[in-house]
Amino acid sequence: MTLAVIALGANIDAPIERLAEAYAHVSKMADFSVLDVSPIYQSPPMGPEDQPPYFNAVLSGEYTGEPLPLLRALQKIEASMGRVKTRHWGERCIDLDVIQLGDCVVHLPSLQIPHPGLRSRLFVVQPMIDILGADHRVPGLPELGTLREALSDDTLTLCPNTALG
Ligand code: PH2
Ligand code: MG
Ligand code: MG
Repeated sequence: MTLAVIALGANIDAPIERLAEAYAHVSKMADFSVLDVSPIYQSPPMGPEDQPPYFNAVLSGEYTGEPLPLLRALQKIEASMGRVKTRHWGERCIDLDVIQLGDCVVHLPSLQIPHPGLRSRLFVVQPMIDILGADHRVPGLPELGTLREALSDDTLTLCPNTALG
C-alpha cells in the first residue's frame, strides 16, 4: 500500500463547506481509501494579500494507483466543484494538492511529489503532524517536527467544531 497525503484548501464560496464537499468526493475516489483527516485551520493568505483568509486541512489515505491518475482525479473534483483559475496563488473555492505518495518522488512539469512548498507551509505541516505525528517523514526532508520548528508562524488558528469526515 502507498500512504497518500492530500492537502485541502479553500478561501471563497463558503470555504468550510467546500472542504467538506471535497472530502466527500475524495472519499469516493477509485483506488483510494481514506485513513484519517486533520482538523481545519485558518490562516492569512500566502501570496496576494487582498483575498480572504484560507481554510486548510490534510487527509491521509491508502492509494493503490499511479501518481498521474491521482492528480487527474483530484483535478476532476476541483473542476466539478467549479474551481476557476484566477491569478497565481489567488482565491479559490477548492484546492487539492498531492503532498506525499509514500516513498515516491515525481518531478514532472504537471506534478511534483513531495509537494515542493511543504517545508514553507505551516498550514500543511501542522495538520500533517496532527494525523501522522511529528516524527513522520516525507522523502528528502527532515521529520515534520523539525519543519515545524523552522516555521515560527503564530497566525495559524484551529477552527473549532468543524470536523471533516
Ligand atoms: N493556497 C494558495 C495560496 N495561498 N494561503 C494559505 N494560507 N493557504 C493556502 O492553502 C493557500 C494560500 C494556493 O494554493
Ligand atoms: Mg495549493
Ligand atoms: Mg493546487
